[in-house]
Amino acid sequence: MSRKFYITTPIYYVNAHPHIGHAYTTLACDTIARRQRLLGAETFFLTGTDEHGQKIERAAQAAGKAPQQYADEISSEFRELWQRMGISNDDFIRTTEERHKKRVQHLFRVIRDNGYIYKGTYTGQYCVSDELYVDGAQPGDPCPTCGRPTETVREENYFFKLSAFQDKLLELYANPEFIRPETRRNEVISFVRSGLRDLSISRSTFAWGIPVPDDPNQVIYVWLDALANYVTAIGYGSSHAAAQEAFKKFWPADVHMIGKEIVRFHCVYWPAFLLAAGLPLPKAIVAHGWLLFEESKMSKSRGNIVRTETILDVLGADALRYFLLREVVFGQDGSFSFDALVQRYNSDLANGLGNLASRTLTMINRYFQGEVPRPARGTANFADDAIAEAARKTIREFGALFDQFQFSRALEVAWALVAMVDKYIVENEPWALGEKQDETSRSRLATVLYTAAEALRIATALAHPVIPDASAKIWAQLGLGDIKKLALSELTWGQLPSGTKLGEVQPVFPRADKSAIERMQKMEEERKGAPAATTPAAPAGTAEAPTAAATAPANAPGTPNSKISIDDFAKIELRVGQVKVAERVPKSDKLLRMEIDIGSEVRQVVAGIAEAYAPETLVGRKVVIVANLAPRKLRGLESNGMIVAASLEDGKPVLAGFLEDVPVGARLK
Ligand code: ME8
Repeated sequence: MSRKFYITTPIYYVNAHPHIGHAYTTLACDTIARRQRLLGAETFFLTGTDEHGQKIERAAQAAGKAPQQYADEISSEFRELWQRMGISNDDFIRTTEERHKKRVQHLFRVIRDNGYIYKGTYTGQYCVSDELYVDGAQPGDPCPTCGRPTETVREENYFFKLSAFQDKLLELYANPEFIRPETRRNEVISFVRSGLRDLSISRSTFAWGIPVPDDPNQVIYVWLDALANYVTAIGYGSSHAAAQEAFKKFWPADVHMIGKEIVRFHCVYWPAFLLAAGLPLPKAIVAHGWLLFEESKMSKSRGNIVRTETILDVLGADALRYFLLREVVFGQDGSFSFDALVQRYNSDLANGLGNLASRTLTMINRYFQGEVPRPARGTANFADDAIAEAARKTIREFGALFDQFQFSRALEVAWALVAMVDKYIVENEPWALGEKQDETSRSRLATVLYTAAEALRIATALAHPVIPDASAKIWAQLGLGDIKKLALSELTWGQLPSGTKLGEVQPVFPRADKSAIERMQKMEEERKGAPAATTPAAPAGTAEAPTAAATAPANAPGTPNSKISIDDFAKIELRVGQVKVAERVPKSDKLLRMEIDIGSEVRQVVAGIAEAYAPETLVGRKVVIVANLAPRKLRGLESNGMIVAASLEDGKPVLAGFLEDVPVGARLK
């Protein structure tokens, strides 16, 4: 029976369009899955989308769509992008699918019947952005993960007895393979050692989720719902025999690959849920670092994302795959820049592997009529042997590094072989040998070109999981047919048959010039520019009621010489206010009427934020008010001031707030 291998990505939230941060995890998993397939393992590679919870419900509201329609649209963006990138996932799970919902309910029942769920009342702070209960926080405290203000939740919920698993979890972490890298493992150990409190695992104040079995007034906590995808997708909880078989075969997962910000959910909650359900635990949870852009984490809320499509359009998927895995030391944060991408593309792909392929194959065409020559027996010299030895060593080292998730070092090792062969070609001057007709020169030429072609074959085979497209092309040009049939575990020096007829030789990585950088930058700028231009029409916009964000900033493009003096700025009276009353304006989807205490008085303010904020979540919240704006009437109601918000890419307003406590009425200057 063949070995099995099961690998997963996180399932991505559908509140954001995919960007290269999501692509990074997905392509890393894809690369591992491809290598495992070539090594002969029966491989299952899972990805998908996380579609329930308050965050998605609010994002859908802000976009003016029903949550399911909203989720359908963004989920399909992920699927289309993965297809375009040649991601080889075996399934794509959506948490709104029936199969998932039923199986999550089954899991909930099993945990409940095993005695790990009880009913209680939760009072505390919740971060909607991270869908995280923040223990020990006070009203108004920021989320320790993302810094956004937490919201106070007071609900009757179901609780999971997380505290019962503290010792078992610590025993589990004794295995150094379970959480990688070591730094993450240490963080988790100290978090668990500091004490675990029971976890609320249901919500009752919104409906966008999977109903708790036997209590439809509650929905299952989105992280329990989401984490369960790793078992539901392969058949857990199904009554079908085939699904049960698949579950038996593939569970436990070999690798859950995640970004470092969701380590706690995967390394503490998930194993505890599994233990409570009596299920085996995953073998490894591997957390990588963040892709940074302009020095901070690439994320939708920071607005500093780079779209994958831009890179695919200009350089192709292999360039992105190679760059991210080569440039970022896996486990650590890594910066993305278009300059570095193009530089790496040119040096390693166009001038490196691509050039080695084209010069070697072109010379075989020219001097041996397109047939791989036979190396002359007994003429191999020290230089030829050194290449053969280096190739053997590369196969061993590449595999060992790759299997330890050290992609960057593995690629470095493979490309050292490419560089060595390049040097070998230069030193042996096959073009000069090709000009001579004597027997010795001919046989030397045959040996040199065979050696180069065989090293090229080995580098190409190793690189295949990382650059599947280009490597398949080089493989076909070498006359070796379909690279997918390669048995990687048997790869060794000397397997290239002499006499193999080359395929048509074509460049695989055309050199990129400076304009590639400019084109990509322009594409991204245009994308960023587009929504900003339409901001006034967005939900918070001027059409019904302004937030400060909806007004064009003074230095908006198209307004030259638009800097203002400090005196101009001083004319604007910005004050801290506290929402006392908030309610929807009848017959308006967008407007909220609020009474806001600004210290000296309580003002009525009408703002277009109803699609992003439920009125009850605003009461008690501190906000920033433009206090000296002339009053205006909206839907017959006088609005006396304007509330300040950031306007995100999709037009969604995010209210300005403070991390420290600030007194009501304080002036901002
Ligand atoms: O957390 N750099 O979904 P999410 C590197 N639905 N990786 C990044 C990244 C960046 N700048 N930005 C995103 C969720 N990622 C939950 C997961 S799993 C049961 C539920 C990648 O859409 C990285 O893998 O916020 C990170 O963990 C994931 O996307 C977060 O995706």
